[in-house]
Order: sequence, then C-alpha cells, then structure tokens
Amino acid sequence: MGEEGVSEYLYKVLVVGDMGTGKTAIIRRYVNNMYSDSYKSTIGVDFALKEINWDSKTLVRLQLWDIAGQERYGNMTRVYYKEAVGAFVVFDITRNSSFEAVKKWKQDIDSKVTLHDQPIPVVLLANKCDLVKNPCNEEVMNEYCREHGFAAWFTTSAKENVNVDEAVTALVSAISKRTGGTGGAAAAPAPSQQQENIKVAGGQPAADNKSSDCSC
Ligand SMILES: Nc1nc2c(ncn2[C@@H]2O[C@H](COP(=O)(O)OP(=O)(O)OP(=O)(O)O)[C@@H](O)[C@H]2O)c(=O)[nH]1
Ligand SMILES: [Mg+2]
Repeated sequence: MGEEGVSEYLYKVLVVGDMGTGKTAIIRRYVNNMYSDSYKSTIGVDFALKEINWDSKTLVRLQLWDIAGQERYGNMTRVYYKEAVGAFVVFDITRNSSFEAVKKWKQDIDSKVTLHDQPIPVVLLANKCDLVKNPCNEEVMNEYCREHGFAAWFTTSAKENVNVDEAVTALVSAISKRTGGTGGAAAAPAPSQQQENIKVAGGQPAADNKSSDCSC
C-alpha cells in the first residue's frame, strides 16, 4: 500500500520480435506519444517506465524491456526475461518472415520464464497496420492465438497510434488476473472487443496509399 490506501504494483513486461518490427516505436508511442520514421536499431536492451493510474486505488508501474531483435543478442534473452510477468511479441504486418518468427519468440519466452509455474501472459501485435490494405483475418488470427497460447492479439500502428493503449490495457488485465493484482480484472477497464480470451483488433485507419495485404 502506498499513500492514502493506494496499492502499487510493478510489472516487468518484455517487448520482443524480429528486428525492425517496431518494438521501440510502439514503446515510444505508448510512453511519450512520439513517433519517428527514422530507424535506429536497439543495441541489447532499452528500458522505459510508465505509470498507469489503473483506478482510484491502484497504481501500476509498467517497466517495459525493449529487447533488440538482432540475432546476435539472442543469447542474452534468458537474463533479460528474468522475473517478467508479461510480454508483447511484435511482428511487421508487411513482412512474412517476421510473422514466421513469432512462434520462435513465443517458445523462447515460454521456455525461459514462468509465473506461478505457468507461461506468462503474452499479447501478439501485428504492427504497421497503416501500411496494408487488408488487415489480418480475424478468424485465422484468433485460431493462431489459441493454438500458440497468446492471451490476445491486436493490429497496431505506432505511426498512427492505433490500438497501442488498448494492447497495453489487455496485457495489464491479463497480468492482473494471473497475479491477483489491480483489484482483479473485473475492476479493470476492459478492451472493447472480446472473444473468449482473445481480443480482436478493430479501428483500422482508412488510407488510400496502402500497398499490400497483411503477411499472416
Ligand atoms: N509505417 C510504419 N512504420 C513503423 C511503425 N512502427 C515502426 N515503424 C518503422 O519501422 C522501423 C523500425 O522501427 P523500430 O521501432 O526501431 O523497430 P525495432 O523492432 O525496435 O527494431 P530493433 O531495435 O532493431 O529490434 C522504423 O523506421 C520505424 O519508424 C508503424 O506502425 N508504421
Ligand atoms: Mg528497437
């Protein structure tokens, strides 16, 4: 308990996925509401902290671990993953190889970190949705998430600020359910669309210059 009966929670959350998929951009959008088109690859790991006033009695401190996608840092993940309670796996909706790598990232997390002897909640992000004409097929993605044990998935755009807050809310909700924190999920703001345990992404921005279909 902190001041005036406010409960405080610290959640360590991993952000992983292939290089260039937009992990740093998503974090920057979420934490600072900023975006840049220039690409500077993350070296090793970066950190960002965001405080969420979840409700009048609950403060969540989200510690985001922005993990480099470059293979050469892969052998460090066991150290980085330690004591994480949730994760995002990010792929680039226009790059199929980054979607194929999602399974590998999920297995890497599941094999190296657990919460109460179970896999930690992981939310899948199909990023750069501003670049595609046809977004992910909902049925296919719901099935994919069920099969691979993702708590939820969202199409996101760090560039156009699509579904970034919603994805974080979904992950924090899932973590809270598992840890018993934030007064239980019933008290938490829920994402708008929900199908079983899978939150389906909505709110695609309309754009004329989209070039391709999604890669999944
Ligand atoms: N169009 C578009 N571009 C994006 C989006 N998110 C990120 N990018 C661009 O994609 C490139 C890579 O983004 P980063 O956030 O640096 O990628 P990363 O996953 O952190 O890459 P590593 O640190 O190398 O693992 C940058 O040029 C970003 O501007 C998005 O939502 N839409
Ligand atoms: Mg990065």
